[in-house]
Amino acid sequence: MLNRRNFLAAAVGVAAAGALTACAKSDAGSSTSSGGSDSGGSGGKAINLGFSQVGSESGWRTANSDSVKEAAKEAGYTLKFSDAQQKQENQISAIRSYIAQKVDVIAFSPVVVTGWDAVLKEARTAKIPVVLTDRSVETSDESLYVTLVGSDFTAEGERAAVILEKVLATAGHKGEVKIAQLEGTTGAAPAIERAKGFKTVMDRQHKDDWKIVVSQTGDFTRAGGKQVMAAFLQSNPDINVLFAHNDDMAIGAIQAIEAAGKKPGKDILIVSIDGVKDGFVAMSEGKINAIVECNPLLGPQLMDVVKKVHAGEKVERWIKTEESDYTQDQAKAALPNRKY
Ligand code: GZL
Repeated sequence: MLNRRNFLAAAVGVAAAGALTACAKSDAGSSTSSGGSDSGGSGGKAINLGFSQVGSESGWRTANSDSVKEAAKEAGYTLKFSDAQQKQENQISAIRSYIAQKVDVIAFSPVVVTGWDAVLKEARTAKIPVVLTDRSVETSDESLYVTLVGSDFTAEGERAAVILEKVLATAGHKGEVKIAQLEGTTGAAPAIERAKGFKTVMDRQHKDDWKIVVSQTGDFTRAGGKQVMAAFLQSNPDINVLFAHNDDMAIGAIQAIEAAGKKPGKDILIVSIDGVKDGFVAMSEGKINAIVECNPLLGPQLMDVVKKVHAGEKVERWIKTEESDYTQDQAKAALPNRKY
């Protein structure tokens, strides 16, 4: 396991939660769960947290949502949670509804990096602090959010290229490396930054022998990965490596590769990012060659930050998560201990 040293936020266990009152479903894609006795430091009243989630597009996202909900319950916060089904307009309207409800803190994972200044200015005017989780935004006004709790996606792209070197050596690969890239959601921070990180290492160390022959978004979904990989194999039958920005697209691509009569993990070497359980299963079956971990279990760190922000304490501008990288020989041993 290649350990990647990153900051780990000073994780202070949040106070034990009280009982959770029943969830009240207000409309499709959103829910409210009320906190218990612990006020999260606001003297009796439970912290009211509004959270807008990207959607439910991948195994990573499901694990991330579960982590946020469980940690909010543990912390005794009142959590208003909405699923935007990967639509920015749904996230913007959810944030506006949290502003109207006068929540104490707003947290969200921005589906894409641009188009947030207006609604974040409305939150600032309402004096509601905003915490980014998972993905970042592009803004000229740094005061529009307090901190980002999430991974370094550029580093993940670099790690993917570095571990591909190891995969090629282990496979005894000779000759040109013709790479197909399945990109994440167009305009999303992980898609932009993973591609950038991978290309940086490729340009620096493999200018002459690696080439990305085709690259397209599969929108982080299994269906997208399968559909786009099938098209790749039609247009570029000599592809011998797949770099997938997440496991779900890699798993979809595996179906397309097998349908084309080729062996994933052998005829086409596969490097992916996330580290969800199904990714590890595919790796243990020899169909994925290496996985760069991207940790979705951000809930406890997020609740710790929310408590500090609500109490007016200073927090780091970027709170990174600890992540590792895995090659095929480690998959079987690691699988039973995977937490997502
Ligand atoms: C990364 C996260 C990405 C995952 C995908 O932090 O934003 O979105 O890599 C998920 O699986 O859909």
